[in-house]
Amino acid sequence: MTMTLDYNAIKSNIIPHKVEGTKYAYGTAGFRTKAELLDSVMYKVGILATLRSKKLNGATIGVMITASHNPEEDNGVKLVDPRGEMLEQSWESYATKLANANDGDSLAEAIDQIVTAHEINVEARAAVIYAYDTRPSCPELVKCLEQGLTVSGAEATGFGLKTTPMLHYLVRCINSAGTSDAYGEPTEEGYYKKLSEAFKVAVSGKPRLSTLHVDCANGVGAPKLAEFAKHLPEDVLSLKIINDDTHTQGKLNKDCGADFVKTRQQAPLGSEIAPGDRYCSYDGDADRIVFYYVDSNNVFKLLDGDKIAGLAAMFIMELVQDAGIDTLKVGVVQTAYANGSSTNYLTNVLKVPVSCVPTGVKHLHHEAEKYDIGVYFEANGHGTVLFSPEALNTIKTAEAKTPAQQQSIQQLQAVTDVINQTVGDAISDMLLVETILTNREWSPEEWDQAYTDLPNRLVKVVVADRTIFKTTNAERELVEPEGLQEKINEHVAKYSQGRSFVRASGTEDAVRVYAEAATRSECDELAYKVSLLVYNEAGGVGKPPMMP
Ligand code: NG1
Ligand code: ZN
Repeated sequence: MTMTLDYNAIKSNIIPHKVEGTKYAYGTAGFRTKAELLDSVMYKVGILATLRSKKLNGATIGVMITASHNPEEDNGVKLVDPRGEMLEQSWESYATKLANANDGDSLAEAIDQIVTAHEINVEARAAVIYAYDTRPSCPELVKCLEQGLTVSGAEATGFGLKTTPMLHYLVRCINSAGTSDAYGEPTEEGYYKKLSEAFKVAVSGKPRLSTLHVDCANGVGAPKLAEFAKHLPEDVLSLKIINDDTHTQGKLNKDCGADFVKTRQQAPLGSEIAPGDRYCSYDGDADRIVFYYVDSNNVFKLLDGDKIAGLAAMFIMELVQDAGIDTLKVGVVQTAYANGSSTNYLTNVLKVPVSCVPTGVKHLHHEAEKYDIGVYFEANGHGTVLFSPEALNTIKTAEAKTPAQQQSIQQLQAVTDVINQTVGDAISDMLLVETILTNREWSPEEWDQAYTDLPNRLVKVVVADRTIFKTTNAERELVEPEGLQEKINEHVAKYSQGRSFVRASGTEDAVRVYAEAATRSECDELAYKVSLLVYNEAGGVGKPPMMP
């Protein structure tokens, strides 16, 4: 097979844009739009993955076809770097450039620019693996991707239907195989084995919890969780899967899944939740998870990404202490969307350092890498825990002075294997939460007692041009439009425990307004006032916002 870039083949096989004039952008979550507009993009992404691999001396690059929690008619694609992390940010603009090249010559020119800028040896080997979720549009898009991989000469391996975090796991395993930090066996089976074995150790000797109900959003999480469950006997983990219909058209993410539950603050369609039940919801590609229950008065209670971060930080800090290795420093990373009560709990109760970074997993991930043990979660349930290589080594080589210390060390070790350290992972995060609840013998109510969320609201305002919104201070303050932040501050000052910020969405054509305050009515009023301000002062389009 030829390894070099065959420009003629690349040019003559180009898949043209279906709709002339479409502008594509590689955003926070890769390319994401209506599936029918993505065939040409897939072809280019195949070529880009090849170039990225060549640049990194043949390290394996991953490509995942999914649109996560978006509606079924959408699709998307993103690249995974060799350690299983998101594509390096500086390459996002290349992705955008390639995607928008709509004829052979401009495509070849865009490729040349990358090759020159990075002194890429076009003769070098390239290896790419890819996978996709249950969306009906995937098979067609996979073909377009394969075409791009073929013309650019990659050694390509299709892994079929996978959750997003499984693909990240596979990339890391392949690239670390045979090294001192080999991550695991690069197969789906290897993933199940690693997580299930670690979970068994992490909960050993403790009574099993009641059944956990899992809403899989009618997405890829459903078949994969069912497969995973075969690796754990019922007396270790009892699961009941709901919303597992991946075949009926229109059901994916429809009135169910993590995003629905988080934004609507209600249980998904298909659940029969009653006091005493423990539920969680995945999103469509199983990289997000939120938990919930109803209290004795049948009031719905959400345990979101902030609650998971608090639980994980608390547990890991205690384990590190009990294991006698509290030289390891734990930190938590959040975004401005974290509930103020959670930040307060982490800072003042757990006394753990907290950093706030801009929205998007890549920002959280990089900040978390600065700690020995970095816990990061978005409020929407996407997150994980990162252990630095030194921390892993300290845990591995720790010598216990007492049997109790020995047990804590062993448990910490198991926890590092339960956690998918490449990216947020609903199955893995679910096991982490179950590990902690099992060890504490806690119900969701007991977990929820750590702190009470401040009432909050997230509103979308459509404006003529959202790019005029420029922020600073991890997106918590506006620099432009000039003067708007001062006006927001004036409103915020009128509400007890009020907080509000405004930023342009990275995935939708809208501006997001977040507000929280001491009471529901104050919060709603603040959200309304700030939304109206944005609408009036920054080119609102359509109907003005209304008081909820
Ligand atoms: P945008 O559209 O930039 O707010 C949303 C989520 C992010 C992240 C990305 C990627 C909120 C408020 N925003 O980003 O947290 O998950 O999508 O999917 O939840
Ligand atoms: Zn997702």
